[in-house]
Amino acid sequence: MDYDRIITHGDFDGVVSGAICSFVLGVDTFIFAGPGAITRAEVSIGPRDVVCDLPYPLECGLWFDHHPGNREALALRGIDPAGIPGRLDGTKPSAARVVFEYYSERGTDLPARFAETVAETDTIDSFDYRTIDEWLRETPGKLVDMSLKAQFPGPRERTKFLDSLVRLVRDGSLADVLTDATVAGNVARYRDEERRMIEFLRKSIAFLDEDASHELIVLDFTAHSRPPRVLKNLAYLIEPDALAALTVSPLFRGDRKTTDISISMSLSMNMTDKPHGKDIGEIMRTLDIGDGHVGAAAGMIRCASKDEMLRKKKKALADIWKLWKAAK
Ligand SMILES: [Mn+2]
Repeated sequence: MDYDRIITHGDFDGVVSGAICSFVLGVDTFIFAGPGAITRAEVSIGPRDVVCDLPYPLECGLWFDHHPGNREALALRGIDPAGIPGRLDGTKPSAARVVFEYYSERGTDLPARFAETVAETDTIDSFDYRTIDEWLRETPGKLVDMSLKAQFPGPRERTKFLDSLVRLVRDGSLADVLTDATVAGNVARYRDEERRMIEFLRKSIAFLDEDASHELIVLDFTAHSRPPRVLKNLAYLIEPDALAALTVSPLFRGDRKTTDISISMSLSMNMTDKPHGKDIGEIMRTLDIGDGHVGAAAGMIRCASKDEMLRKKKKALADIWKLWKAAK
């Protein structure tokens, strides 16, 4: 079977998955997309396309994924994943691991460098860190991931970079990739942005009055007229002992700020591999505002006015705190 294009997620896991598929299948036309674009069928995908690290589209030639939620979505559509060419394995930390195992098991001759590239992808995609030091340790994969997180002038520049990156990852080790001038330039740019984000977070971090021991970092951006670009995990650099972080952000429709808000919350690295009984997804489901996993989840609250938003936000934060403390 010949394939024409690889449609993959525009993150580190998507790049590595796409790179391995490209190596094996000899396909070098890439389309980068987010999960939403696939669910909304914004990308037309056919039987000669390979899809990685994304929900199953209406149809495709080969599909590789590791998101358990995408299996549930298939079940709702009455589709059995076993009948789809490729592999969905919800137990794997990355889609790159799924692709790597699929072709290794088939006896495909894969270059030795892919083993290390995939091991790094596992750690990065599943955020598998136990301590802040471990998270901060700069490995080649972490640096390549930084190059992706840099801000681009626009979506076209980002796509162009992703397109060159997937080829670099296919053709060399992660250390080789870092010698590329554009990659190195993006890493440097990201470092500057990160420094600014940390300064911004320093001014934004708050805790609820009830939270005397500062367990839950609260970042409330509802007063901002533009959505600030911050990676909330950076807040742990400032509050390394916190157990979780939560952001409240206004929702934007186009360029316009609405009174609707989104809440996203995740556990800190301090909680990895510890028996804590907390389930962030369960908190969102109990409040009936959203969904997610044990370690990270998000929700949305619709509000008709600013007053209602302020009231509902206060109530949601108090409820989240109660559920957080009740779980043992
Ligand atoms: Mn992934």
